[in-house]
Amino acid sequence: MARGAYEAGLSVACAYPGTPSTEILEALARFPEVDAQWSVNEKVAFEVALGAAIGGARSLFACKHVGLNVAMDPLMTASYTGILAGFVIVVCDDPGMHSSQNEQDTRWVALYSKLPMLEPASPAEARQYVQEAFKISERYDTPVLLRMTTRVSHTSENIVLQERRVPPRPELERNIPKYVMVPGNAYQRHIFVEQRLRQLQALSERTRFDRIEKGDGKLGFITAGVAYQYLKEHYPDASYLKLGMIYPFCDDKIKAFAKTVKKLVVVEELDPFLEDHLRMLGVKAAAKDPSFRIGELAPELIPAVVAGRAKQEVKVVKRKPRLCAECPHWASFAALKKLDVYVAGDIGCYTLACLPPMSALHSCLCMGAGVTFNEGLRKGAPGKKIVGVLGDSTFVHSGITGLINAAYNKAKGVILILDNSTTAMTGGQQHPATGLTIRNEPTKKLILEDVCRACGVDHVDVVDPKDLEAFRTLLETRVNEDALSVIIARHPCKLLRR
Ligand SMILES: Cc1ncc(C[n+]2csc(CCOP(=O)(O)OP(=O)(O)O)c2C)c(N)n1
Ligand code: SF4
Repeated sequence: MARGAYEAGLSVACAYPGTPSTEILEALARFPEVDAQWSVNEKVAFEVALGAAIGGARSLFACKHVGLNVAMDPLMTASYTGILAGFVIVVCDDPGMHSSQNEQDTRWVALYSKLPMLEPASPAEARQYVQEAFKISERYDTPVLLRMTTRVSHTSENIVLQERRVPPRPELERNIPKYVMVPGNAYQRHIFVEQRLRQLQALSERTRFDRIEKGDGKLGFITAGVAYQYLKEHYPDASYLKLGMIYPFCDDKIKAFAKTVKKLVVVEELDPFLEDHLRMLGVKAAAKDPSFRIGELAPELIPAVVAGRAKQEVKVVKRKPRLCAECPHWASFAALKKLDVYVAGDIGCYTLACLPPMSALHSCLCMGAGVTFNEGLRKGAPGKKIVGVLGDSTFVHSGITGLINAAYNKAKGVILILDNSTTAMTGGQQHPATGLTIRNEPTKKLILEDVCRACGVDHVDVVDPKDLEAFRTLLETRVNEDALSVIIARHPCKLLRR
């Protein structure tokens, strides 16, 4: 994906890390010609990259599926403004939730935002599709969604490299009706969006990224992404309509293909996105049992999927995830457990403290909720001892606004920031409080204690959690006070040097 974007003349790339999308920006940061950044969160990343595209530079934003939720506000209106230079949104879904708090099928976002979506089924296609995505973006004045899933993101293939070609930069234009989305202008742009959708429908009918493979005519599949690869292993002689352009739907192509096969089966991971559309079109096709809407498809599941049988859960002994042996989070949670407090948790390595034997983290919803849940839970359960816990990267991502809210609305309690000087959960990326950029260059460093004081917190303390006695005493003191406090538990992640 990164290579393809680079070859297409990509100039600006922004992201916040998230499995399985993180490596795209890490790879792009190796190209000196690309202005690559870790942004503080996905909304910010989206807006900086879109701004660059509206300014005239081919730009890319990458995130995991839940990251796109954070960027949904700018995304929905970016569909109206359109772009000047090409703008590509890469979103990586995680079927099976290998490293995610939920299992979303981002194909619906294309439908909802009326944006075109491409879905590569291999690394070679990822490279090819992203190049085409820039062209579609500029030709149709639209952001383009590129959807990947874990098994396509985390796989490898030999590809032939091409030269980088940078198209001439268009001049920044002052086009108020197009870029100022006040109601009157937005109404006109919505008319444009509907017209564009019809043009994209026509493109979908003729795009070379949908492939028809003629088989013996007995069995035919409509499929896309990694499901196509799995099917080919089991049914090499069948007919295929392999979709590369997921949205808008290519209705004529689907209907024509359906007529060429005796039995038609739609095979897709997660939601019945294609299945429902085929039903709406009146195209008769077999589809998977609803039990397969949960979790990944896998090569060995394909015969049951095609036969319409229900999913048989296979009992396997799973290796449980665990904090590293010398992780500083152990010390923090040992102290929390001793105090027997309800821990409003968040997302990071420390979420693993919910598992036995620790079992010391009691809620985890989304990034930033460690702070806001502290406030909300206290309203719901007055008098209970509650501590909000989140990591340094998560605090910068979306904890700061919650902390301002808590101070402004006179909330009380302790917010514990586990500052291990990295974004450990996703493999150790930099963020503003590490003082280093994506290329490990020194930059302005965000001082967390100054930020917390500026938010209006009553007490801000910095302590090393491995200094067990001092940490435990401080925690106990703050928990028993009627104040809003932040304790920054600072100790580097053990894997940082590696
Ligand atoms: C909206 C969203 N974006 C990205 C992620 C992926 N992710 C999970 S936790 C996390 C940050 C972890 O860093 P930190 O809070 O510092 O905790 P650590 O893992 O270092 O202990 C990220 C980027 C996510 N789950 N949700
Ligand atoms: S990677 Fe770092 S923060 Fe995560 S469990 Fe290991 S030591 Fe702890």
